[in-house]
Amino acid sequence: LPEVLCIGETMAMVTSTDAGPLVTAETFSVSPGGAESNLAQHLAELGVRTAWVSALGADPLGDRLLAAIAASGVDTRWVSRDPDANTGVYVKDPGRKVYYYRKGSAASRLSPEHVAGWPMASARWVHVSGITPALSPTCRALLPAVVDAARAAGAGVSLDVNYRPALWSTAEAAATIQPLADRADVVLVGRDEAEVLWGTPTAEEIAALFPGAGRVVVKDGDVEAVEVDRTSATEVITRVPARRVDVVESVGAGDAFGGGYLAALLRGDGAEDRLALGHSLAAWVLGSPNDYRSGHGPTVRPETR
Ligand code: KDG
Repeated sequence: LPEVLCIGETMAMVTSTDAGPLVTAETFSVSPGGAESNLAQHLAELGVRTAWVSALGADPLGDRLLAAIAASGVDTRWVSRDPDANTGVYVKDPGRKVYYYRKGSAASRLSPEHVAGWPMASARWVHVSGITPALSPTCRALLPAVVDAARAAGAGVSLDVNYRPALWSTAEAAATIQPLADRADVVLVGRDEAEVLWGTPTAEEIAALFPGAGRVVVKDGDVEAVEVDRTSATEVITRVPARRVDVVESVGAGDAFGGGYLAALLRGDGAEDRLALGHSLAAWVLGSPNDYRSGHGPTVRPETR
């Protein structure tokens, strides 16, 4: 059974293979686009038994995404197929914008009733993101139910804030995500997105938004990552500078960071190694035009620069 469950929508990500603009590009690729399944694929490659839990349409795009994610070693047994809805689609205009075609998608129809069918009781850790509550009212109700079930099972919970401005307003996202994140054991958040959502510019102020969370990890792009850890009697703040990398495309780097960080946490690494493994995986994905990049292998080292 999987140790880690990553729960959330994955879409068919369509992007031009020659990095040309959408209006004129002639060749396109289709691959999985989903923050939680990206993270699941990194965890699986790092040797963590991981399931991606979601819903897809009973359509060929759904077949394709399922096969691709399973090929990364991720357990997909708990991905349901909805005969009455499509797999969501996401079109990336490289360097410009993303376009979502996901309203009414199979994953947007997930609801708290689905949780009973998922292997929560045996899970050690559950990962979710702030994208899910933006998808529909039933998805908004899903995350509190997932956190309740994880708590009942004694599993840890991580939440990546993942603010997606195309899905909802800043005010709505800020008010919805904050109390959810406050219930997590690990909050992963970009410094820039926290500043947009809550007006908090520093890691210490960001961590103070989630007093109930054991660890808050603030990712500050090419500067550093900071972990504020309150799981022991005294708060411990650890900062590790980001590695120098030539950035090809940044989408998916946060998911990679999260995968590296969580894998290190689950195997008992210390704070510096947790952040450094996050940086290593983020650097790997920053060097690729895709949201997910395989091939870092299970033994990638948590190097600092
Ligand atoms: O983190 C990368 C994701 O944003 C991308 O893969 C698509 O999940 C996605 C979303 O909802 O934007």
